[in-house]
Amino acid sequence: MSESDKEKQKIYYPNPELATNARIKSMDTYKEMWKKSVDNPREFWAEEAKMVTFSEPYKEVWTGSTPEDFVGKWFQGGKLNVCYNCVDRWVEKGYGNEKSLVWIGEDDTVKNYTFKALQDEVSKTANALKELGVKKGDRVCLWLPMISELAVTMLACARIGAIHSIVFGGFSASSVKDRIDDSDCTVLVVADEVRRSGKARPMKKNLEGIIETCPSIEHVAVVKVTGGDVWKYEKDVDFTALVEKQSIECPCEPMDSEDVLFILYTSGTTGKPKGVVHTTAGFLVYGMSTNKYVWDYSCLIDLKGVEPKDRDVWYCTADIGWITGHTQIIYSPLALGAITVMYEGVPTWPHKGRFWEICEKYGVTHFYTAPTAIRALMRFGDAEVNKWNLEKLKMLGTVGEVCNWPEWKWYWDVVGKGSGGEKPVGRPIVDSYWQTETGSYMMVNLGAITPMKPGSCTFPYFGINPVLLNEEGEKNTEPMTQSYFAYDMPWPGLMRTVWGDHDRFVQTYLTKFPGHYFTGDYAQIDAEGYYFILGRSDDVIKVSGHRLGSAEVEAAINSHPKVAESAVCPYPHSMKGSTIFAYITLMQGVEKAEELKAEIVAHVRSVAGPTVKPEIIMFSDALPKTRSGKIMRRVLKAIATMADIGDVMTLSNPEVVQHLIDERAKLG
Ligand code: 6R9
Repeated sequence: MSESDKEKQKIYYPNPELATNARIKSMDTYKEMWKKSVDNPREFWAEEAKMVTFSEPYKEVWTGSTPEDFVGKWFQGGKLNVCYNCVDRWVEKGYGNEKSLVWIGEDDTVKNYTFKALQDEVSKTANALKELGVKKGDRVCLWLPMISELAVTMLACARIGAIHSIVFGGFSASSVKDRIDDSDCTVLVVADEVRRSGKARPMKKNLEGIIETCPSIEHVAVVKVTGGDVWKYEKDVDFTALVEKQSIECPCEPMDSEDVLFILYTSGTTGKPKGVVHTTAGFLVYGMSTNKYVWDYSCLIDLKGVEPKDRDVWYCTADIGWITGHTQIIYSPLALGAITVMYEGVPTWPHKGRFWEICEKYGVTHFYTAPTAIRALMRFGDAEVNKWNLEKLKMLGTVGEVCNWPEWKWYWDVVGKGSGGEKPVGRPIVDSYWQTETGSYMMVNLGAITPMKPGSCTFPYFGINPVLLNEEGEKNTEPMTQSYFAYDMPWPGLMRTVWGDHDRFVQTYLTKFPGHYFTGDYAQIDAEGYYFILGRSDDVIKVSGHRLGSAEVEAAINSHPKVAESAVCPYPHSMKGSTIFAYITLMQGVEKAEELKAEIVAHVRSVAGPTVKPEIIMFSDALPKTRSGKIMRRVLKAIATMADIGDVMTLSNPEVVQHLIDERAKLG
């Protein structure tokens, strides 16, 4: 075994002082609590729900009848408001002058919101939404960069019971349109322009020609970022001015536990994106519980012996357009009364140590990012990290894809300053495995106590019972065997439905293995019970941690007039984890010219957004199809990576395979 292999297979330990003051102090306690939580979930979740302020108590923790019932209701009969729990209650308890959200602009502007300041700003924004006619239950689409108004507006929606549907700022205007149409949003909140690496980029203008075709939209509320002249339609409203003139009085709407809090669209295996629906009480309880026990930071729920002003500082680098931003920047930390840092810009501007600078300047104690960001930053060398004083850091974390050995090791050594030796000890790296659908962490180490294995998301969170299944749905008990990854009982943070299509929810997640929620991932377990995620079993592609569906990327490629058909698959990439490998069949008579590839890439970016870029394009005369006409993606994946293609007997056109292999070889 090489030195590096030996190091990779060691167990790594969190700094022992973390356990001393932790909420859960030992693995024995974790195991005992976990066992109880799955044997008696109602009792466990009732205890956790005590952290939430209900204006009317709930009657039943969970209404399901059998353990496999994934559609039961949580905290049935209760009334509460999520914004109240995140903001107002801290003001009422006398913490109005304590820090809540710290927003940092890419030009170093800082907005240090106290809970009171946040309450005022959210109330004004909520009143502005009301003036635009938004009522409880209405859908509001937010397409915004990482400006403070994004955080404030989502809380404002929660305050008045409106359902937000946030679309990632890096997606295109036509993806915004699809999402608006699917859930009939009445208001779209957008920025005039985006600041990005010191330059202004258009945002609102990109909607021209598209917003006219969204019949449900009554107002386009424009937030001022650069002050660019973007006024065009009667529906346009100067939202910044409208908010400014509002009163700071706005009551929180009492919501039922199971009322919808938000919709977040995510890529699926086929067809259009799915509107993942999260509800009020379950999502809040689950997010708070996971964050409290996993990160163990001091916060107003439990100050752990510190003064409110000396609370830990939480910094999650995700974009709020993804689930990580929803749960881990806004809702869970604020509801726990934590200090949460939100940064507007990219990690590499104005310099390559921007994240580390933020950690030093704002005294970050808990830093949470994605493996793709770690890979990008490690390329710049250790000096960019070593320039900054990172002593305040207590815990590090990752999310979104497997944290592989090279980046894990760099994170441990260079950022965490962990030790080597037989029993390495250092700042823990929390490997959190979860999904848009699951609301918060599913498999995750409790930072202060769980011994780590690089690349493993370790063990289940409380109330979560993972199972590994084979094709027939039988449990795989053999260690290190690739299996389908599923859960055999529900938890409060699970999505409740797909917006407008409950059947799709049941079909996608609950049907392949009846009685289980199926994640769509492959996983395996080792002899000591550590879980390892092995990637997607379906056509979801994670590029730089961003979740994309093959179907959407293909639709964007196919909309180019010279393209007849296409199929995409993931292709390994050293920085991005995966990139998009695209097979394209051109219209008859169109020449397979190199220039056309660049033209198609530019087209895809304009249709689907700048984050969606086919990295490698291969023109092919045909695509391998089954007799029923389905593209055989397994074969395309194998050809892209020049792996063994396996059995192709079931293809209707097996001759195309050799042609593709030859073309692939030419690409090098
Ligand atoms: C939170 C988030 C979900 C998919 C998931 C899996 C992959 C997420 C991971 C991970 C390995 C981890 N994934 N966390 N794979 N280790 N720690 O990323 O949600 O965008 O919905 O993606 O991401 O494949 O199924 P989402």
